[in-house]
Amino acid sequence: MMKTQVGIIGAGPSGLLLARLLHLQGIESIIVERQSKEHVLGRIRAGVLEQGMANLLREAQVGERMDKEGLIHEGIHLAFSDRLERIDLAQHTGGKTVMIYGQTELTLDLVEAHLAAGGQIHYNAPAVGVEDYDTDKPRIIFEENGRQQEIVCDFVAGCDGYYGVARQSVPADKIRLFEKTYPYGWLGILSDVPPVREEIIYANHERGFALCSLRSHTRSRYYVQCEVDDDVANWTDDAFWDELRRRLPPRLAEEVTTGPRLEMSIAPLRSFSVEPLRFGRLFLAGDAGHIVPPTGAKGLNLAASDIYYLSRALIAFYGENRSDLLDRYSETALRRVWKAIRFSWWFTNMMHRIEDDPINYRLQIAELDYITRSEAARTVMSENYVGLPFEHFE
Ligand code: RFL
Ligand code: PHB
Repeated sequence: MMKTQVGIIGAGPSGLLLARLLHLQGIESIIVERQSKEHVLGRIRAGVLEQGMANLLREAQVGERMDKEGLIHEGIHLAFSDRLERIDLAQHTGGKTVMIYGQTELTLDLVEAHLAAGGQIHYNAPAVGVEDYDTDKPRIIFEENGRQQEIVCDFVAGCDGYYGVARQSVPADKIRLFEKTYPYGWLGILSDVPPVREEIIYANHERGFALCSLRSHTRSRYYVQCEVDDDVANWTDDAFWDELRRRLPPRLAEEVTTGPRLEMSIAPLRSFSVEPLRFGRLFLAGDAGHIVPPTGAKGLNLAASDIYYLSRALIAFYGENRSDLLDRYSETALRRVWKAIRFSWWFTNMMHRIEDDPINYRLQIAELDYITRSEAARTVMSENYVGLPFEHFE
């Protein structure tokens, strides 16, 4: 039996960031992670950080490499009807920007900092359940080296993603689920070629959505909309590059540099949330509590805003003996989550092709044209894209 103050399930960005922020305030934690360290550090996922998240990483003292290697972006592009239009994010938000820095890199920075500070992460140690979360001594039950173990703690943070066990430890009549799946997925490629543009391009095309993104000046990340049940095995590198170029305005397509894949994968698109995010002394954060489709790049940033609220609430509990922030965690976090679910849903619907729906396509083009011409619409787009502010507490 092990003991700690905060037991954390999952060593993804949510769990690691929480552990770091707590550690800096002298609060101890233990993380259990189902996968191996290599597996977690090999995952290719998000790449766009809002300013609020970048600031939180600096606060967690893991911002150094991000500030050196990350790229600050002041705008994004929308491509449609052979047009390429820039949205100046900074101009419409009083100077706010986003940071291009891969989740893969950020996870590595968090792991290294946490281990260097003596933090405990148990890899290959899947949690199988959370017990007694309605008491003041909740327990995480997990497996390690073929043996069942437990951690007795003051609080449990379920940071174990969409497929985690924390959420499933709560009886069905105590938790409400909201879920919508989209009838398409994203096929993504990572390749060591210079990006076609230094800024991100979201493209609406009659053949389907395409996205031109990047990790650095020499590493590109591109996506094309695919069928939900498509398989990476169906795609050669050449087939991917051809399909991508077909979906971009011709002059832009000519400038795409192609190369072999470092990675190729398919992600399903889903909107999902639970209510509440708190059950006694069990708290859900990040993908364990909600999922957004990747259009808009909000998933990772929502994990950060949850951890912002949860870390402050736990620090207020231990430091000032206050539990009001813990009581308000679910409501506060969900207020921001639902706005991001709404933005991601709206942006997704505006950009993706639906089979045999010519009216939908024309509505999308009208809306894109409106956004690029209306100052008010560009402002709405920009303030959501750079990220809505975190709420502050007295
Ligand atoms: P994570 O990163 O999924 O981490 C959860 C961790 O919990 C572990 N785990 C368990 N550990 C112990 N016991 C158990 N029973 C466990 N069950 C699970 C898992 O192994 C994992 O290490 O969630 P977290 O920390 O909340 O972070 C959220 C972000 O990772 C996520 O929102 C984004 O990556 C979403 N996302 C994207 N977001 C973007 O903004 N832009 C993107 O381009 C983008 N691409 C993606 C994505 C998510 C993907 N998933 C979830 C499959 C692409 C993919 C493929
Ligand atoms: C990415 O670079 O992986 C990326 C960028 C923007 C998105 C989603 C993913 O909206």
